[in-house]
Amino acid sequence: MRTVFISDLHLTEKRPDITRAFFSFIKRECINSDTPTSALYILGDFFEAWIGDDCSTLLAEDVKTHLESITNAGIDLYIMHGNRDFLIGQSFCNDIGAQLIQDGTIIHLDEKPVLLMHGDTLCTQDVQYLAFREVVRNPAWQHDFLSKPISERQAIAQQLRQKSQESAADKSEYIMDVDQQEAAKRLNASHCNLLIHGHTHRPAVHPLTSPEGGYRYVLGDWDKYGWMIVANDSDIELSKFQITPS
Ligand code: LP5
Ligand code: MN
Repeated sequence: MRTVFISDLHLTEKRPDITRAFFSFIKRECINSDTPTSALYILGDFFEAWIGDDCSTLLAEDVKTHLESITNAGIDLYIMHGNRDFLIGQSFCNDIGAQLIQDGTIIHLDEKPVLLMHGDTLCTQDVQYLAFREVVRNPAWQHDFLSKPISERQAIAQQLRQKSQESAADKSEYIMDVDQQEAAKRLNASHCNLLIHGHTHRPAVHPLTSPEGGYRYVLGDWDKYGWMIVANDSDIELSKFQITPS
């Protein structure tokens, strides 16, 4: 059996090639994989922007139907929030038979504990973002936001995207990358020596330099390539595949 991890697809009507690539990925890597797949973990930023489960779009419905085909095939489907889709709710997950998992969830692969994160909280130098995150992850704030009409939510999300792009232009690559010490700290605190995350769009396998060692596997965002991590009984591998443009 194998376990598959993906993140940062940023699904949007603007990139039908990525949506198509994801639907092919489901068949190839999940339902019809040579070695049967037992679970798929989506580690955040699956959608480019999610403003509430009640905002139904053709894309959302199409994606839900395809996600349901995964769980209907007996494959466990786990979804973690990213900074773009932290408003995915229980209703979305119930509809497709998926389980919402917390950032920082520990799973076991071949009986070894593995820490799963989106990755945004590891970027400790990005204090502006972390302050913003604090606000929008507050349940009362989310309740208030979700009570607004969909058109108003869309407008706010659009404004925020613009602000985020402007602010990213002023931030150094260093600020927006993972703080290695923080990664080592989180790994040690959870007694794991393997961390899997996305968010930074810098796919790589990093050995950690702390005395305890360990590895940080970083998934890439889907653009020209799709990225995945596949864990078999004895090994784990980060790989990419080409996405055919529209
Ligand atoms: O997303 P990305 O990769 O471009 O940048 C992220 C961080 N930015 C964000 C913001 C999102 O892009 C906004 C889109 C959300 C869409 C759906 C949300 C629906 C709910 C609406 C929620 C309000 O996450 C960016 C990081 C970068 O990753 C690298 O890690 O740097 O962080 C920022 O840009 C945050 C800024 O530094 C500060 C933002 C100031 C916003 C001020 C408004 C606050 C008031 C909120 C209430 C409306
Ligand atoms: Mn992200």
